[in-house]
Amino acid sequence: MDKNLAKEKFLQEFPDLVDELEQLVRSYGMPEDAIDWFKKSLNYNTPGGKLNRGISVVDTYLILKGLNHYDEIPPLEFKKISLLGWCIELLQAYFLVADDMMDKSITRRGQPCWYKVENVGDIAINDSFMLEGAIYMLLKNHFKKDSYYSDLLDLFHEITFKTELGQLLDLITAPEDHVDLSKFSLQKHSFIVIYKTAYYSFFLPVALAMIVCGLNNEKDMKQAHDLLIPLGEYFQIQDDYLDCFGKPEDIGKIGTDIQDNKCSWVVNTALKICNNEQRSILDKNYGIKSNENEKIVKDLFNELKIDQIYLNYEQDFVTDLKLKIDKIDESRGFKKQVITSFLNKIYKRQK
Ligand code: DMA
Ligand code: MG
Ligand code: MG
Ligand code: MG
Repeated sequence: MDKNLAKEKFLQEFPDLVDELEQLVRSYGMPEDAIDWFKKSLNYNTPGGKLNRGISVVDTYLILKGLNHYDEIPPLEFKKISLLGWCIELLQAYFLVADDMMDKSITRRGQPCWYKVENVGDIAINDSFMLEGAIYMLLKNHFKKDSYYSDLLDLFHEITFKTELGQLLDLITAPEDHVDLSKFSLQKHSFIVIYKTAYYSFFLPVALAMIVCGLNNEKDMKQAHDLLIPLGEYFQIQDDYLDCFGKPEDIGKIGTDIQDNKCSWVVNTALKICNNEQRSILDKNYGIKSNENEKIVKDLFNELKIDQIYLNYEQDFVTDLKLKIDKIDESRGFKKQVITSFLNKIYKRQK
């Protein structure tokens, strides 16, 4: 199905969800200004991204049901499955509002980060909690009577916890006051990104659709997990690469990883190949809140040809993943196309 059309159909579901949440808080007797604030936060933080995660819930459902087009899904089913997609987008909004405060980022999706918006500031902390809370109010309204309701709740809770663990490790591996690059490694990076990104961005969308389709025995879930977690790791490596080498007008955000002392794929790759002299340049200039130091680090990354290493990594990863996709057992109902469709959404992405 056409990518733009899919996004359009998915986006059309969003206003209903805002209305539903508005009615809910209105029924509590909330004053008008609080209702407006909540709606503004929902609209500002939820729909402006690529929506890959949300759309992948619907796409996976479509593939598992053997359908080709969203219009072939009965309207009520489409509403429910896209609502699950929007629940991931709300989860993402919750993580990003908090992540931007913790990472001291400036822009997101081509606009100021929510906490940077006039009069928002630290209220963004509570707004992030409310974006998460909205997920459970919506799930209750739409899925309470379904036999798999508790499976959905368990999954959201477990994946949220794992993401928060990943964020914890990301943050404490990047202390603001002292830089110690000897604490970094590609192995540590891998652990951080699997937890902070791969679970909620790749495993969760597919696992939700599998639960709704009743295809969630342990074997099926493990098969999906073992392909989606590496795919998510690749996605975060792209994110790390683009933070340094992407254009802000493409990625919609200004990279902060070098100044934030992040244990990113880029610096870990540089650490692996640099000589002693280059290492001391990194030790002196990485993790310092200054554009001059950042520039010296970027120049070194260019000298080390990190971009070429990245292209080689990407090629090797995709070749290997395709071999694994070929080995997928489709006999119980899982489909190779679930993984290839997700891969096609992110392969060689510039944003
Ligand atoms: C993002 O890591 C992870 C979560 C859970 C939001 P990041 O800080 O690299 O993301 P971004 O580059 O989008 O700020
Ligand atoms: Mg960030
Ligand atoms: Mg972060
Ligand atoms: Mg990043």
